[in-house]
Amino acid sequence: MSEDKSNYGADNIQALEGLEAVRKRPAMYIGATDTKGLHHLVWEVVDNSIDEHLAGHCDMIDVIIHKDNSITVKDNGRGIPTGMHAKLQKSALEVVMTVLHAGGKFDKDTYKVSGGLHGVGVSCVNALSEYLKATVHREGQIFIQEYAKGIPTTAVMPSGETDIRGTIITFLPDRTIFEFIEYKFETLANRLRELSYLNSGLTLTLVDEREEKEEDGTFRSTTFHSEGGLREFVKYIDESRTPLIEKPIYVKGKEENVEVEVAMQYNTSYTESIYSFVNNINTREGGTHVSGFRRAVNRVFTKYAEDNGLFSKLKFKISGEDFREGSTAIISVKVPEPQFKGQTKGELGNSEVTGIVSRCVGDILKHYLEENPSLARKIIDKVILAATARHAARKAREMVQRKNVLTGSGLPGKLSDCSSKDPAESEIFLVEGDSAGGTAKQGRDRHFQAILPLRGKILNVEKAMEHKIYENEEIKNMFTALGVSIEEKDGERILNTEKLRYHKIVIMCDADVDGSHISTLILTFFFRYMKELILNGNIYIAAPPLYLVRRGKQEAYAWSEEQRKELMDNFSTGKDDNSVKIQRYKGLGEMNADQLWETTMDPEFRILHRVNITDALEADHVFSMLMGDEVPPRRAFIEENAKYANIDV
Ligand code: 0RA
Repeated sequence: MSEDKSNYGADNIQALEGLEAVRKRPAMYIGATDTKGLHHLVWEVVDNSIDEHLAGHCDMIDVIIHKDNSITVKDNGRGIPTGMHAKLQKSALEVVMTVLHAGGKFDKDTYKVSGGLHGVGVSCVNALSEYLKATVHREGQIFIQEYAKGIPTTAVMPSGETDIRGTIITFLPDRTIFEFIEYKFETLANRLRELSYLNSGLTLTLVDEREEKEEDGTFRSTTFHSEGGLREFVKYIDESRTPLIEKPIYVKGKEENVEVEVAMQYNTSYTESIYSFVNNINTREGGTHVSGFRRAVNRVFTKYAEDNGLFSKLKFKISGEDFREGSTAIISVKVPEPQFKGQTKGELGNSEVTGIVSRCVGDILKHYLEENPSLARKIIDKVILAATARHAARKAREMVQRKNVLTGSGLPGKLSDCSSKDPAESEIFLVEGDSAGGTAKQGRDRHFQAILPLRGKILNVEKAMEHKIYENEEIKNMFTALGVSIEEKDGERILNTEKLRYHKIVIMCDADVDGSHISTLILTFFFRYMKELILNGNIYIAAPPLYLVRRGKQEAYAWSEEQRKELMDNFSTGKDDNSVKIQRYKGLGEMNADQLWETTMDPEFRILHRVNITDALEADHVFSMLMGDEVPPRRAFIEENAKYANIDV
C-alpha cells in the first residue's frame, strides 16, 4: 500500500513534468505556436472523436467556436473511460487528460497515427489551454473535470445521470503560448468538409457563436455529411470541370489490415489532381500508396489498350503522365502503423502498401474496363491525345529553351534586371502593365530588385493546352527571366530550379478586383507549372496601400478601411483647420515612384504575403472554379471574394 502511494507520487510528478515539457517546447508537439498550431489543437481533439467513429461507436461530431475563441468538441462516442486506473489510483479520465501519450495505454484497436504531428494526445491540448473542461456521458453517468494549463482544478465529479453517451471537451487556448487565438471559420470548415468525405456516414457540424445573424439571432453554422464518401469528394473538387465519364471509378478493398479506398474521375481539363490520405491525414508528398495507385493505372490501362489494339497507330511511347492528364483521384488508406517520412512528414513510407494498393486498384480497374468498353475507349482516346500533346509541348518547350541559349544572355528585353547576381538577395517584381512597370523601375533599388512587366491578362492556364503555354510571350518571359526550365525524367515533368535567379518572386498588381483577378491568374500559372516555387516559399504577393490620408503636413498610408478610419480620427485631433484629405489608390499607376518604393517595395516598410498553399486541395478547387469552363460558379465566386479566399497568402 505504501509502495503504491509512493508510485502514485512519482507518477504524478512524471505527469507534471510531461505537461511542463509540452508548455516549454509546444512546437515539438503541435508544430508551431502560430495559427496553424492553434488550429491543430482542434484537430487533436477531433482526431480522438474520429477514432471513435472508426471503431464504429460515433456518428456525430460538433465543433463550436465560442465568443471568446474557446472551442467545444462534442461527440457521441463511447466517452472517455472514467473508472479507476489501477496503477495510477486515479480516474482514467484524469490520466487521459493529464498524462502525455496516455491514449495508447487504452487499447482502442483502431488506426493509430504514429508519425507526423497527429496523435500527440488530448493531454497536449490540455497543457496548452488556459482552461479546459471535460464532460463525459458514459454508462448512465455524467462526469466532469476541469483543468488550468493541464493541471486539474477539480476532482472528477459525478454530475448526475444521463441516457446519452459521448465526450464534450471545451478548451480556451493559452494566450501566453499562442501568438493569436483567433480561430478561422473557413480553416475549420474546410477540414471538417474533408473529414466528412473521408468518413462517410459521419455528420460534422461547425457553429460560430462569434457571428450572430441579425435576422433571427442564430449563429453562423455549417453541417457536413456524405454518404457517397470519396465519390462525392471527387465531384466536389471537380465541381466546375466537365466529367468525361458519368460516374467516378470507385475502389474499396482490404488486405492485411490495410483498408484501401479510391475514387477517380476523368474530366476535359489537362491537369492532374491527386489527393492522398493516410488515416484521414493528408499526405501532401504522396508516398507508397500513391505509387501503388499509379502503378495499377499504368499497368491495367496499358494492358487493356494493347490487348485491344488501341495503341497500334502510335509512333511514340505512352508515359505514366498521359494516363493521368485530366484526371482527379483521391486515394485514402487506413494503415495500422503508418511510417511518415519526407521534409514535412507528409509522405507515407510503408513499403508493403504499394503492392496492396496496386492489387486492390488493379483488380477493380481491370473489371471496370472489361465491363465498360465504351467508357474505356473514351479514356484511352484521351490518353492518346494527352501523349500527342505532350510531344508537341516538348517540341515547343525545347524550341523556347534552345532559343534562350542561342540569343546571348537569353534574358527577355522587357526585363529590367538587378545588378546583383546573388539569387539569395535578389527579388523580381512581376508587375501588371507597362506603365506600373515603368514606375516600379524608377522606384526600385536596382542593386537587388528586378522588374518584369506583364501585359494585360496573361494566358488562362486552366483552359490552355500545354504547348500553347510555351508559345505565350509573357510565359516565355517568366521562364527565362526566372532561369527555371521544365525537364522530362522518365516521362514525368520536373521543374529545374537550380538556376533560379531570384529567391523572392513578388506578384505586384492593382488593389482592385481586376488586379486580384490577374494575380490569381499568375498564381494559377505558378500552381500548375512551378508548384515547386510555391512549396519552397519563393512566391510572394505585394500589398500596395489602399489609401493615402493627409491633413496639413501629416501624411500616412492605410491598408484597410479600419486603418483609414483610425488615421482620420488621430489626425483630426490636431489644431490646424485643414480638413482631412483621402486619396484612394485604385491602381499602382496612381502612385509616383517614391510612393511605390516607400509603401510597397522597400523591405523596411512593405507588407509581403508569402504564398503558402497550406491547403492545396482548396486552392485547386478555387483555381478551377475561377478559371474553369463553367461560368456561373466562377462569376459568383469572383463577386463574393475578390481575393484568394481559400489560399493562404
Ligand atoms: C480512451 C479510451 C477510449 C476512448 C477514449 C479514450 C476517447 C477519447 C476521446 C476524446 C474525445 N472524444 C473521445 N472519445 C473517446 C476507449 C473507450 C472504451 O473502450 O469504452
